[in-house]
Amino acid sequence: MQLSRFPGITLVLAASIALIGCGQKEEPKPQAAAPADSAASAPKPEVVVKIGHVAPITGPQAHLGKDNENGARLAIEELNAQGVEIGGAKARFELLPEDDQADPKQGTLVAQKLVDAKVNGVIGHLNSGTTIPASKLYADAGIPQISPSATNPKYTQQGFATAFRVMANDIQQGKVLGEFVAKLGVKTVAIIDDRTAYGQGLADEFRKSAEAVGLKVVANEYTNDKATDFKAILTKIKSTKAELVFYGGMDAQGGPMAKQMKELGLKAKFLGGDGVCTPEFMKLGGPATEGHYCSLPGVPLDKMAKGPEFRDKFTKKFGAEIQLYAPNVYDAVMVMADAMKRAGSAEPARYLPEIGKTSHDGVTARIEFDEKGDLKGGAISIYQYAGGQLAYVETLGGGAGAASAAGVAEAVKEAAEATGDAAKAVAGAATEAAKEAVKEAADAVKGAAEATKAAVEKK
Ligand code: ABU
Repeated sequence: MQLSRFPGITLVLAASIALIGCGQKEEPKPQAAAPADSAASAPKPEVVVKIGHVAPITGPQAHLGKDNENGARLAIEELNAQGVEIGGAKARFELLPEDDQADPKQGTLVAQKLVDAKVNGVIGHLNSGTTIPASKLYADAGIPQISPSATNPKYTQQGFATAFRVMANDIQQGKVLGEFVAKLGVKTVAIIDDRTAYGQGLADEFRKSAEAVGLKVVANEYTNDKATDFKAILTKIKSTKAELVFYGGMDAQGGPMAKQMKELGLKAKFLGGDGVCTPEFMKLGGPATEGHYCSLPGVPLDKMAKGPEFRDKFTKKFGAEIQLYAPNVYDAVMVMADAMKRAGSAEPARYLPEIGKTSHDGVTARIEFDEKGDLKGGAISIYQYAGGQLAYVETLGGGAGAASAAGVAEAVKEAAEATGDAAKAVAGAATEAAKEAVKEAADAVKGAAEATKAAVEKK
């Protein structure tokens, strides 16, 4: 029995009709008439909630797209296991995954497919270059969209009530990166970008920030998000003697670029944004990545109260380490589900206003949105590639949200450590006191024995 104008929010009597897969229906099974007293024990109605997810699952960014999709799968599995209720009906979440190949045209094609499937919401896309054009289709259809990773500011500046993102944007990231380079004592920088909405946008913000803090930009070069050979532009940059190369782009290009810098004998430091802050960057660049820097929106997962638990669950379930945005995707799904619960409806028009009122204690941050749909108080952290690991350097920018959650986690850890130390001290003190008491008792026994002996001798 369909009660909604959205087929994706089909309210059904669980025992009579089950919706499965992407809009496929099973025919209702004939059933015996219910006894008169069965109303109280009748199964709860069920609401099927279709969550679209879009990322590049093929091509050079497939490892990132699969990481995102796994984050969504984990969240949906947990929601289904929790037996979430929406408006008194048992919710069954379904993931509708799509591959946009990080290509803007393909991005709009799959977005239209999800609109046609009447999904209840969309998590994605991964790339700014696909998220921005797709966001108009979702906005026109009134479908809420939460991007876990598209950081180009334009996404939320278009004025779409349906657009949200759960991480800091590239105005914040570019500013922090420029200021960080100045702190390194570097005076001259070369800038390369991949001409994507993300790469070019971040490079532009970095350039503004670098110039504002007095750095000299000695070269501006371009590549693309399919390139593998950067020797021509790196040779030009070498002649400028730039002390640092900033790259706006993703790890599939950044890793080989760092490797080729070393092969060409460039002594410059390499710095990039979140697109290169991955294990894949270090895999592709090898030892040449050692000592270089990157940034990530948010604070390190291990400093967040729920971070280590998420990492354990993820690696156990998928047998793979987190690449980049899986925790943000997980949070985005949970934010969407939370808004549906509060609205008592998975109907887009009903739960959309609740997304804006979100205050969700996520794995990556306390998630609250500003009037544009951007994360409030998004922080940016800097990392250094060290021994095949991302070594945390510092967190800059941002405010209350991420920082306070991280602060709480840190404070709890410190308190636990302090409690442990205090307990050890108490135990130590107790041991000392006990030793002293035993010694005193022994002395007393010895004294008594001597007194007894003296008394006997006297007799
Ligand atoms: N945030 C970097 C990668 C995704 C994007 O914005 O294109």
